[in-house]
Amino acid sequence: MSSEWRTVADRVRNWDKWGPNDQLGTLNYITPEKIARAAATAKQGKIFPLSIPLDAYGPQGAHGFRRNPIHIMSVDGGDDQMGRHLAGWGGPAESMLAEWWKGPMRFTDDYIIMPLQSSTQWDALSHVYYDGQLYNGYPAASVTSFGATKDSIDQVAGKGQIVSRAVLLDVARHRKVKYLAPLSVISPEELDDVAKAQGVSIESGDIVLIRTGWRARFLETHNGEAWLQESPGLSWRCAEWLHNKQAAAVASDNIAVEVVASEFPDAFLVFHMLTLRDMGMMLGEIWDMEALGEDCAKDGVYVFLLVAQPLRVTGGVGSPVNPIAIK
Ligand code: UVW
Repeated sequence: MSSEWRTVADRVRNWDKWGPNDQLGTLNYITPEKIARAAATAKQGKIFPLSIPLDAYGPQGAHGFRRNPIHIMSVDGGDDQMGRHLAGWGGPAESMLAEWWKGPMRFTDDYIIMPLQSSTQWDALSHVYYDGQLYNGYPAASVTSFGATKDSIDQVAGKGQIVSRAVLLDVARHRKVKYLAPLSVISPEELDDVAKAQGVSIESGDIVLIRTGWRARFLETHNGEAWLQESPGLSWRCAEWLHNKQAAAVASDNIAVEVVASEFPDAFLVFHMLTLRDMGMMLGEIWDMEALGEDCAKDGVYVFLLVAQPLRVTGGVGSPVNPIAIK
């Protein structure tokens, strides 16, 4: 039982499938023809942003790895009289401000400080490794303290690759619940049932969105610790299901896409290992699918265009994203 996932890992491993230098993995399934066909699914002009707010009130609890984003104003409306107060103070700011502030124009500026994994995000292929190797056999040590030199998020972001047909599988609605029960496991058989009930099929190059309702759960409790540690999600077995469908990527509204419970006595987050490291499939996490799910239930349309470009963070092992679903 404990080595079963390694047997599956051997079956789903896509290393060298797109050449020895590949760093895009299953995004290679998104061809120009696929993007053109995906664009044709946007028929109604309805737009759904799928990110949660970037602020201090996100779901990161006190576990220590990650904090919610910190937003700091560096120039604000209270600086209206700054030019006057700096007069005679000296330094380069005084002369610059005297010029810039001489008329009525004023500006405001801000910073955001955040772990790249703390909000709506993409995991890059360099986010997870085991046995010392990343996707396509690159050594884990190629993720250096200067950043990932292989499988980094800018490999993807620089190529404009995350635009495709997407399918929402609304598991919570299928089970007729607001959100799945804590640590509830979604099997590949259930994904087939949901797709059948919704009248959709997964095609090569699709991005699969899984709704557990866990976003609604967080908004009800605002308990980040429980939200993370009790997260329901996909079984490790869904990795092979996605492999067989030739999905380009998978995203969910929970912390890890997969259930946060060990399905093996000797390995944790096995779905992460199989998708990111073996298949080369990126994971989208903490996406807000509430409004989209409601609309899909209303109009019966679960297929749409998805535009979800990561930021070009040089050497990043992930990136915040504001995915847009367009019907
Ligand atoms: C881990 O917690 C390792 O990853 P993720 O942010 O992808 O859930």
